[in-house]
Amino acid sequence: MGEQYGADQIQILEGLEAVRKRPGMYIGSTSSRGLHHLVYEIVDNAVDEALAGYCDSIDVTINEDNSITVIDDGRGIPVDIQKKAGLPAVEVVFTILHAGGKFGSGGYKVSGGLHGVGASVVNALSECLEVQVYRDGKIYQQRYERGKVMYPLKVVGVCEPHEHGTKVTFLPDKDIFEETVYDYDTLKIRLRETAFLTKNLKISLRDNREEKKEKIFHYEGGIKEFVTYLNKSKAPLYDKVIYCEGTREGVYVEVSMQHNDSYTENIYTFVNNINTPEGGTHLTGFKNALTKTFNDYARKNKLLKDNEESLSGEDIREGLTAIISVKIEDPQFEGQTKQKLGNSEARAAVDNIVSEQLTYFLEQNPAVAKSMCEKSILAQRARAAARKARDLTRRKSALDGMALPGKLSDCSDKNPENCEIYIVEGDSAGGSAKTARSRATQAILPLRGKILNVEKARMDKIYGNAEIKAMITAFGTGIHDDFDISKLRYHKIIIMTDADVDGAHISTLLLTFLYRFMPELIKQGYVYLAQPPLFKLEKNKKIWYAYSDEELNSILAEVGRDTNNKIQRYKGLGEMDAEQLWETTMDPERRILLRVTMDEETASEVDLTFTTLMGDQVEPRREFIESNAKRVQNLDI
Ligand code: 28G
Repeated sequence: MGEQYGADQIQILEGLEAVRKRPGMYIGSTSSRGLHHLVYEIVDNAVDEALAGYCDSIDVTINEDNSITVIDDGRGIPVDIQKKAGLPAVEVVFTILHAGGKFGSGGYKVSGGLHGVGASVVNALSECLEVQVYRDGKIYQQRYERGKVMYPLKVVGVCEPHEHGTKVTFLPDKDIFEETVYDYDTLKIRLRETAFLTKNLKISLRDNREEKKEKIFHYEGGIKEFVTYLNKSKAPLYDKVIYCEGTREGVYVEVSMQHNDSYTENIYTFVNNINTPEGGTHLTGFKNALTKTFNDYARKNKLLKDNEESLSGEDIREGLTAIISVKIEDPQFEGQTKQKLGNSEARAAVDNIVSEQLTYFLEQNPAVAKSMCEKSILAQRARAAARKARDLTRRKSALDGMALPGKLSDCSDKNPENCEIYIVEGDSAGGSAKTARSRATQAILPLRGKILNVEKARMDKIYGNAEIKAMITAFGTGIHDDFDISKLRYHKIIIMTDADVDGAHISTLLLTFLYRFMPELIKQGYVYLAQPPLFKLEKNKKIWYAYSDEELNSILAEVGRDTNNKIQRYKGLGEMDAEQLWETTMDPERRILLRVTMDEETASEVDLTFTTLMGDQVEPRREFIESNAKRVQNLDI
């Protein structure tokens, strides 16, 4: 990155009109997601400047009108005339598609949003965008509207000779985006992640709308602190976070990891700060190195006896939280969604660096090595027991010809597309639901009592649990290696619980199970939450139902607030008779269903949500619930 490169390195490809015609091609979608991508594209350019070593601080502001301002203290985008285009470089950056140094040839772009297309796309999709460059004692400015230049780049003032940086303000185009209101929490999660991945970079986020808020993310430890953050609601197995860093064959590698006492494996991988949910060569290199290094160490130090079986990778990774971050000049993405790293040099680089540095770490920290080994051996035994339990269930179901659970009242239609299954808490609510349902397409599975918390149980116990077995057989998909989504018997899995704290808790337990064991069901949008009403209002023989306090108030405002109203507050599903349950919660024509979704780009946050809600530690949970009350209520994971 030390190479000099001039303005003519920029490739001029197509006009911004193409972007406005087919915005989805460039930013994925014009939904809320695309709206937020605009911010990431601009911030990523500033992050590149930080990675190049010239920028320490990035400030992001949501302005009152939902426009966004980003300021960095980098060198400032060059303003000299670029030969090829005959325009100032900054104008090229904002008006010519695919502008920016080319990848792989001493180029500039290292980080990058989902599509890595940059500033010109944001400009094309903004009602207006204004850029200011602080450089050489002058402040330069240019304004664009829907990508069109409003005036040539001009000097609008002077600054201190040592001041430098770039400031960009843009207002997303309401003609393009379905949603134009920014969500503070969405930006917060992503910017925090970016700060973790770029150690020493300070990123601030400020909300200047009604509810003023501000956050500063600045992590000297980078991904080391990321692991501490992810493990904050779990009990770490040892104090240290293991950290490996180095460069091989042009691949810069950083890995941090720490075990906790849970049973889940949590590894997040990044390439040039972009999340790679499907992993790839960097992940493979890491797994190889960890398994081999750890077994070698355990044998050499007699933690594993000669006659004992080697530990499997899975056993060693039980309860492991890890971040793998590589920076590479020419990343190749593979797989259906292009989210899987393909470069083979990344595999070798990660494998090498982790093997070497982890060997050293284990030798220096025998107590840590010992506790890791003890946990892995327990995992190995539990896995053997689980295999037995699973084989047993498999064999049993083969014998009864895959008998459906006795408690299930199945629907008669056999086409999964038409079918729904209601998972209902408690037998009495299950009874009403059974009477209320539309037999042809709605199946009812009542669950009794407390649902097992899968965050706190090992496999063998989970497979032995009656409620969980009932769900698995009813869905028809199997789990883990046997999981086959084409065998799903219902295209809507609807969780129906009381509209109170206990109900929310049970919903969360069920979602945790689905998220850990059948994440595809959530990813593909098959999971829903029923929304029973909170209030019933009766007046002059007419009935209204309200699903929130606000709705109750607006109904009251309409019908009048007098003593003749008999407002009833529903405490549970059980207080409704079958007819009421049908009218309010189950009738496809009238009910409200919340589809459960998850944003894979911030998967680490989803995991944290579940472990915080379901884990042992009370303090982080209370903090979380207090600060996310709205999110938890919507269960928008
Ligand atoms: C505030 C919001 C977003 C940026 C820079 C700095 C340079 C740069 C950006 O160059 C490639 C190379 C020259 C045109 C590079 C400055 C070298 C020397 C830069 C940002 C294309 C882009 N001096 N800071 N781009 N150039 N910050 N923040 O976008 O020919 S983008």
